[in-house]
Amino acid sequence: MTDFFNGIPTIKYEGPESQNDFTFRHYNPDEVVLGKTLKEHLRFAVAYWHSFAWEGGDPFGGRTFDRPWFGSEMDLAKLKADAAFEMFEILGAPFFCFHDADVRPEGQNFAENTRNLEEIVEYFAGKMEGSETKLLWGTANLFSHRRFMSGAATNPDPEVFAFSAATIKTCMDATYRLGGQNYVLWGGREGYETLLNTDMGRERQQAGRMLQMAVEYKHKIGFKGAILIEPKPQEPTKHQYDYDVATVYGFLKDFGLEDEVQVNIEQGHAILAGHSFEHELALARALGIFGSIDMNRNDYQSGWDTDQFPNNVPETALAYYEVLKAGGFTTGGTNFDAKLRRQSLDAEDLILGHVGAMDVCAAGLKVAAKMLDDGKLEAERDARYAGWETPEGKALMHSDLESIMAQVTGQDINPEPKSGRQERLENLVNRYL
Ligand code: XLS
Ligand code: NI
Ligand code: NI
Repeated sequence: MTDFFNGIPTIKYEGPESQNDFTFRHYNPDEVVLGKTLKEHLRFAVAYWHSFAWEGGDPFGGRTFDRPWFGSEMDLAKLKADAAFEMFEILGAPFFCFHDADVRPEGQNFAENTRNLEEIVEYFAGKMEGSETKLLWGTANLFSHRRFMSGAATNPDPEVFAFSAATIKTCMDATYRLGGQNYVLWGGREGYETLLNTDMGRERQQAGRMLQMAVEYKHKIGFKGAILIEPKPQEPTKHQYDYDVATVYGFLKDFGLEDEVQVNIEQGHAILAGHSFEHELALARALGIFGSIDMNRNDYQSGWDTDQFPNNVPETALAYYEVLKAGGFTTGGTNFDAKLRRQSLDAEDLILGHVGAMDVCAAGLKVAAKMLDDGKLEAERDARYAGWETPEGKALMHSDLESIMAQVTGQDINPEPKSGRQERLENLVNRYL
């Protein structure tokens, strides 16, 4: 036992009237909604990097946090793991997620990185035997170290591509060893700063081949989880290759991977791409590539990925409405890719950030379930497209321009516009809140 979370109780559900800060008001893991418990619906995961590796700070100043595990020795990495698993238990977190670099000391070379990772993975495996918390996904940090300054898969230097491919293998092995349910690839520095030194066509080919190799390796080792790409625009360059869901889908199609790879959609990344979160979720569902979510909140004025804990129920409700319409999560879940503000120094801040986020998501999911169950919203949408369900509407999709022209002329088709009823629908949604 560490003493990091001393005095903080295990968080229990006490209901909306509770005045106790260390309690859930809306997240009752056993509550059944639309035939599944909230625990099964939401599949919450703690992000190891933000909770245990993030040092505080902002673009103008470094570390503000003090943690007893900060440092680069293996013993400290194990102390960090001890504290992490204590927090998972306090929260009753069903899952966690990690990058290699969050959990193991950085070595002098690839071999040392691998040895360090394997040692800590065995340490995790031991802890997971006595814990309810499972691994939602693992991933490789192919962006923080200076060797990745020009990208990982898309690097002009083939040695960086090789180092990255080898690292992905070790991280997929770690994920598989720990029973991970997904493996994530987020593009980090896969983008370019200036076309003057960039061969975009070649870089795309490199990225496509890297992803194909990850998929090939997944099948080779019999990893049953999903491979997920996490789209992100803007940071650190305006031309990021995995800009948004639509861009990623085009990329997957190009490399024949649209049936192999799904997306992990992050709220803050959607906002940075100029979309709403629900837009990205709805598009992924429509394209058949919805996988998992990174739940956080972006500041709408700042213009960078602020990774705050979610605290807006109407927004989470619209997001979970899309998740429910996609049939809910299968291997995916709700990963809190969220970090404390730099002034939130205390252990209890870390706990309360998660408690609030879990409550907001649970409240949002319950609203979404009511919206879906009631059926009014879907009935309005169905009515709007009803013409397409008639024999004439269906036939149009298999017709051709000449026949359609003959039909329009012969029947003197002259459509009258109908209201889209947006305000009525917005009022309807507000009634469920
Ligand atoms: C960064 C990303 C990152 C991924 C995992 O903005 O959200 O944290 O989720 O590499
Ligand atoms: Ni993320
Ligand atoms: Ni992010």
